[in-house]
Amino acid sequence: MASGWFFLRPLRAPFTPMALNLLEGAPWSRGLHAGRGPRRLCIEGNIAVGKSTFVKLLTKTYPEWHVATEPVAAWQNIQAAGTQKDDTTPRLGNLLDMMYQEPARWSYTFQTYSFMSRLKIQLEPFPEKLLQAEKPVQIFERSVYSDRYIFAKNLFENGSLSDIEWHIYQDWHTFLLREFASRLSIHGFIYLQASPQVCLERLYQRAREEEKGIQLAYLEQLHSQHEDWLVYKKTKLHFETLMNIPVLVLDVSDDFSKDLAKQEELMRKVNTFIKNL
Ligand code: UDP
Ligand code: DCM
Ligand code: MG
Repeated sequence: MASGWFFLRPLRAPFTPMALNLLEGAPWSRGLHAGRGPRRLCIEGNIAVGKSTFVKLLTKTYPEWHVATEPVAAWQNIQAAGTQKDDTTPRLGNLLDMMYQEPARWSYTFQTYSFMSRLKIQLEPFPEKLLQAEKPVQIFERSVYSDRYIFAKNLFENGSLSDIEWHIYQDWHTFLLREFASRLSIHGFIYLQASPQVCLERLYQRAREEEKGIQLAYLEQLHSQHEDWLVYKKTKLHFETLMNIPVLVLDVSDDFSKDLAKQEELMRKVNTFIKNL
């Protein structure tokens, strides 16, 4: 085939993200992907490494893609159940803050809620713009897999989840993911990698109130969990399909938020990765 699905013509300087939006040619199947339906990818990485910033860049470069950001705002403001959410809906609390204030008390609750909110997002019907798209791509900021194999696992290992909580978590996580397997397929992971020190600097820069107490040691734990799962493949996984999902590792140690050349390089790598899925 003369051109890949994401065939790119050489870019003229200065780089504009839209210049990458030259998706042409070739059929919609080369690798693991069965050839129909959207390619679904998850962006993984440590706290404050730059996932949301990266996702914004993807949105700007590929406006036709569908992007689902992490629902952090919902975790910061748990509201009472009801069909209509408005200013009068009772606010029950900031679960993100509660977890960081009292990890042993609230980690299990937080992990059930973050998982449920993410599951709902991943199960949503494909939006109209994806159904219309010739080469549909869906991007998720983190996944039901990092919830378990990064965060819940780490919270168990550092003592914030008890044996019983971790057992119950794994039981329903395995059960639900197997039940919904056909609707949760993921075709690739993009792992944004940087040292815990860089993440800490970005975390301070973002200055999310709830995260003020996070220490370097915690980011080091999470860094190791990412490396074990996505780089060294040492983490014991419980879903066979998960073991064969391709991983693109992108080094984002250098600030890419304003560096157009770096952005172009990152988008090129994503492009090549996706066209081969
Ligand atoms: N950031 C940065 N340079 C980068 C990537 C991110 O300065 O190359 C900043 C970004 O502006 C934000 C903080 O780092 O203030 C955390 O980024 P983001 O919220 O995207 O991280 P996430 O937690 O989503 O991975
Ligand atoms: N978080 C968590 N457990 C999860 C998912 C997220 O503790 N399963 C926390 C880590 C961050 C915040 O939620 O404090 C959002 O992550 P980020 O800043 O990396 O987007
Ligand atoms: Mg984010």
